[in-house]
Amino acid sequence: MFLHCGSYKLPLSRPLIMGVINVTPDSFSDGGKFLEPKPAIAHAKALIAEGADLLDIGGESTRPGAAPVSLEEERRRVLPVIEALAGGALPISVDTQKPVLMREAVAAGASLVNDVYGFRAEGAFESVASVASSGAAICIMHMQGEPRTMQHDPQYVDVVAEVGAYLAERVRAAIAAGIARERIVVDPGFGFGKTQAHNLALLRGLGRFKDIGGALLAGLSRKTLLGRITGREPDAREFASVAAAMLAVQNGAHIVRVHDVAATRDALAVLRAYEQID
Ligand code: HH2
Repeated sequence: MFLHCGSYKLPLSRPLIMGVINVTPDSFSDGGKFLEPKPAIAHAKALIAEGADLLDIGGESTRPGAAPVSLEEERRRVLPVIEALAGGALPISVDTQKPVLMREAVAAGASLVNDVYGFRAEGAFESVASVASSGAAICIMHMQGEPRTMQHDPQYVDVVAEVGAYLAERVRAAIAAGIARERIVVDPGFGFGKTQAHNLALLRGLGRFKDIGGALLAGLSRKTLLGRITGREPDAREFASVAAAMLAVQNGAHIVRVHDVAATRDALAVLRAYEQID
């Protein structure tokens, strides 16, 4: 099994690590550290050296209550970074909800479009599909509500079933828009309109989402759910994040989206060695 991402073909037989680059002033764990292209590109190169398999470049924070960013500003933040990194050893993903920027990022060399809004904006699927020869992959994430208000009392009857049904419906829509299944990644969206109990139920039930798209991604790194468990601030959640990435992979995730690549790499190497014992 492979994830086809532009001209890249990533094997899903071992867990993949997506390194996070937030080109934002206000991301919840690293806001302001990589706002200019130079430090963002240097950080990307460091994550590549640490063993990332793909990099996710975002120019708009999605933390609860984050202020929306204009198209011009988001473009100014992410396009120079994508242009500098695209065409290298690993695929570059763009984390955006804006169809225009999706198209521009793919034209600049991004080979995966990661949309926390699940491509529900008018023209979002078409915008990826229209970049005809790029063969870009997409990541469809589940979110209840929108970032500004999503943590105001999220409600589900059966969170795993409802998130699964949503992802399945979005995958059908993506395929109908011309995106092949082997280019579709799904993600239950930890922390996006979910209580602590919802997040833990999703982590435990992750295996139910494994075959909905071509690959399954989990993003737990430094999130509040880990802060609630450990009592630690975002930049001190590395150990908890590694533990969560291990659980996600054991429960079926093909890709983990993380800030701490080196630590995650080592932990997953141990898991892999352990699983290969006969
Ligand atoms: N989480 C964040 C952003 N994008 N994309 C996917 N597919 N899955 C996630 O879980 C996910 C995501 C939030 O993390 P981060 O980018 O570090 O923070 P911020 O949104 O504040 O920039």
